[in-house]
Amino acid sequence: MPDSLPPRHAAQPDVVIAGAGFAGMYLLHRLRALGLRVRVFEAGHDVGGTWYWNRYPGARCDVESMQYSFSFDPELQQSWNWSERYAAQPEILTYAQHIAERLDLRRDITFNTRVTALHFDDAAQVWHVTTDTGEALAARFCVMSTGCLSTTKLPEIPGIQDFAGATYHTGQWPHEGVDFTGQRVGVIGTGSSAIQAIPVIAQQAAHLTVFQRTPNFSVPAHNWPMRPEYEGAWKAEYPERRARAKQVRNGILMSINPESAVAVDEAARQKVYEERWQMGGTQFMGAFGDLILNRESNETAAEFVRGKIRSIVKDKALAELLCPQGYPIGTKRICVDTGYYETYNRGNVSLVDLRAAPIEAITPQGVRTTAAEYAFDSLVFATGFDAMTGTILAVDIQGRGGQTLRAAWAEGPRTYLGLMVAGFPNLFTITGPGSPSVLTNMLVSIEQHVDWITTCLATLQDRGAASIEATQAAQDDWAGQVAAAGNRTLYPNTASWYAGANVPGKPRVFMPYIGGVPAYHRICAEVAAEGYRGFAIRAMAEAG
Ligand code: N01
Repeated sequence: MPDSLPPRHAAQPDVVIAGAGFAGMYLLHRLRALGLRVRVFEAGHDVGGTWYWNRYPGARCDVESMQYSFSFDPELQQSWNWSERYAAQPEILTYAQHIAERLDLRRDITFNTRVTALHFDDAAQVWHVTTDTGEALAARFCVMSTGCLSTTKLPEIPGIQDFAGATYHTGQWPHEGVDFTGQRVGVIGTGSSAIQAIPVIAQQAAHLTVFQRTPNFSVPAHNWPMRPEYEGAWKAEYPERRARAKQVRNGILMSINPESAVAVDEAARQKVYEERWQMGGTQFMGAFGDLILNRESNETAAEFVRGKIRSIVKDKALAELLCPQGYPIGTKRICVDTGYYETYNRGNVSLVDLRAAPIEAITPQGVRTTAAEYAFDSLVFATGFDAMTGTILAVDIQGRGGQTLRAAWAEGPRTYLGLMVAGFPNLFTITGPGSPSVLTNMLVSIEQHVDWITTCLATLQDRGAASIEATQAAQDDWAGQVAAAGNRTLYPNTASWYAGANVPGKPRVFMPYIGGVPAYHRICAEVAAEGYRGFAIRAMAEAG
């Protein structure tokens, strides 16, 4: 890890940031400019967050590179050259590392260190911070920039510790890579990670067996090496295009056809879907304006994708098993693949339908379902994450009066704007539950949260204020708005990680705010302009 200057860690920083992914990195940069002393703690041994951990074969972003990049540094966005339409994980990690060097960030980041506890001291109005390396310090402000998909989740399968071969989780992939050549490999799960990894693993493995519980909808990426004219057009208009992207509900500049899918005839509908399919990527869901609102419209898109699966996968029975049924397309995160369905035409790939025969146990040799036993050399768990709240709640967070965040969120996360929680002064979350976060281009949402928090802290500095805290009334109102926005769509009824359904015992609450980037940015800006409406700001003199 190159370090240009020796660390100059403040004994008592003004701000502690947990996590040095894109959010923590940008926040560090902004807060330094305010003259604040900042300490960042990062569990990994370098920057990059998601792109540091998720090194599984085929890992790639499904937002186009020209958009999945920072906009705050005009020179950076002109000088950085992406090699593909959709960048692969190593390139995005290199980009993160480049930013760390360019902005000389690493000297304020303590790597290989997790924040384990945050306890608020009412009298002194500071947070006492503890790390897993035994450091203890105090800071006025803390920011959880720990990512939405950071705490990996293993399946609850008896015998999981007994497997004698090698096991991997896609979200904690070995840095040295894995060579599956000649191996019998089992993959459990068919979410985005699996759908990217399976085609690559299949090319190496002697035999690959995929254990599928719920088929997912996937659309092709149609990735291509970066085209100079495409890159040039973006760079020539970056400020305008970035601004236009913020006018789109998911923060990604793409055309969303405002028509209803059921307002046009079958031939016109098929033509639109085919065009979208050929474009590649998540813009498939923009084919019509009501796909996430109207079940009948949604079903036309779902059936189009099923038709594609049936046309690609030669074995008819296998194609049917791969066709998602019973939930609306897009309400589980749509997957973007390169050759996923085609992979099932290979002779060395087989699919096990866990709906027909569930897994009973993992054995020393492999996997036993109610119907058969399968022997493996390696097992890959592509079983996802304790999303949005898992990593925050893994920290022992105690706010005013010693109340724990775990208790405050016992019935699901409640926040004001996804930025703060009532009872937890001076503690911010970036892209937290209750914000658009995972439903958007994460870099757009990260930049907006970091900018908002930076302006907020600058305002507190100017006023000589000691603390800011969401009021209970504002938080309750916002929780209502988050739920109401979700309930206007088809999302909340699907068993997805958006709603906590993948973690046993986790409250079933649709966590992100689905009101869209334009509305959300406007609300946040208004709240700040109105003197931080819904927040209580306390002066220094009131402290203690
Ligand atoms: O995880 P997932 P992921 N037995 O939770 C299955 C982002 N991402 O890592 O649906 C058998 O989606 C589970 O089955 P089921 C993206 O936001 C982005 O793939 O619960 N199976 C499911 O199939 C994404 O949504 C990118 O029935 C079990 C799978 O494991 C998010 O990360 C790439 C099981 C988990 O799928 C998470 O994706 C990758 C069990 N006991 C990820 N337990 C891009 O940008 C779980 N499963 C492209």
